[in-house]
Amino acid sequence: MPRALVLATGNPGKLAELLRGLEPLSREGIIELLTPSSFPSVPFPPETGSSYRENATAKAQWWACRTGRLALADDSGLEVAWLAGAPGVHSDSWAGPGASSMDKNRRLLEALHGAADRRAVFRCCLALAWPDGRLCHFEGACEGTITERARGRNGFGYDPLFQVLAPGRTLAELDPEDKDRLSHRGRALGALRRLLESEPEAIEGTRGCG
Ligand code: ITT
Repeated sequence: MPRALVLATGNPGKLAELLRGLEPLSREGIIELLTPSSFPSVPFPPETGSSYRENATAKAQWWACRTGRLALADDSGLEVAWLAGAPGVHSDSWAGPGASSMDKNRRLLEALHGAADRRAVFRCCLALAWPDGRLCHFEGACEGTITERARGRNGFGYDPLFQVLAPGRTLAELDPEDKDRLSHRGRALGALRRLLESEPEAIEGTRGCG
């Protein structure tokens, strides 16, 4: 019987990427993927941490405790050099409560109006939490620049404004598979996948991660 894993996110864009990234493990029978919609009585947790790792840990532990299953949470953000690393861990909320992706992107373009330096990095921390309290983390980063205008229709969030260094295209201009290969989340998922493919027993928490 594969071990059930709850993908603990309320962000549909992230959820799609987590499902894509872990589908090979599900196909190999290592895990069974569940989403929050299987647990309608579990509310989403507040986010109060001051680092990606702290927030990812809190979200994963919240879902592991309340569902009794293994839970994977993602905390991520965009760090912009000209803004001294902002919005960073506040990437979701910095344009105010209820702001849409379009509002957030507009605010980012305004903040960078006339900026001499448009370098930025996306960071992702994944936390895997067991109901018995065991925990491990996987991290990924993706370097790029913030464009002068939105380009592309794929992905979500800041993707239309984030141009990846190597292909010179925004994440929203890439096919999903190419975003997965290059992105902060894709890299963190790659580390998790490699661990579980090489040591499937790590899912039981006995070895291989800490
Ligand atoms: P959960 O906490 O429920 O997972 P969230 O959207 O609140 O969803 P975060 O607190 O980690 O997640 O917020 C990170 C924000 O950073 C997210 O809402 C996006 O605006 C942005 N972001 C993160 N990863 C991104 C990506 O791959 N592409 C574009 N924007 C991204």
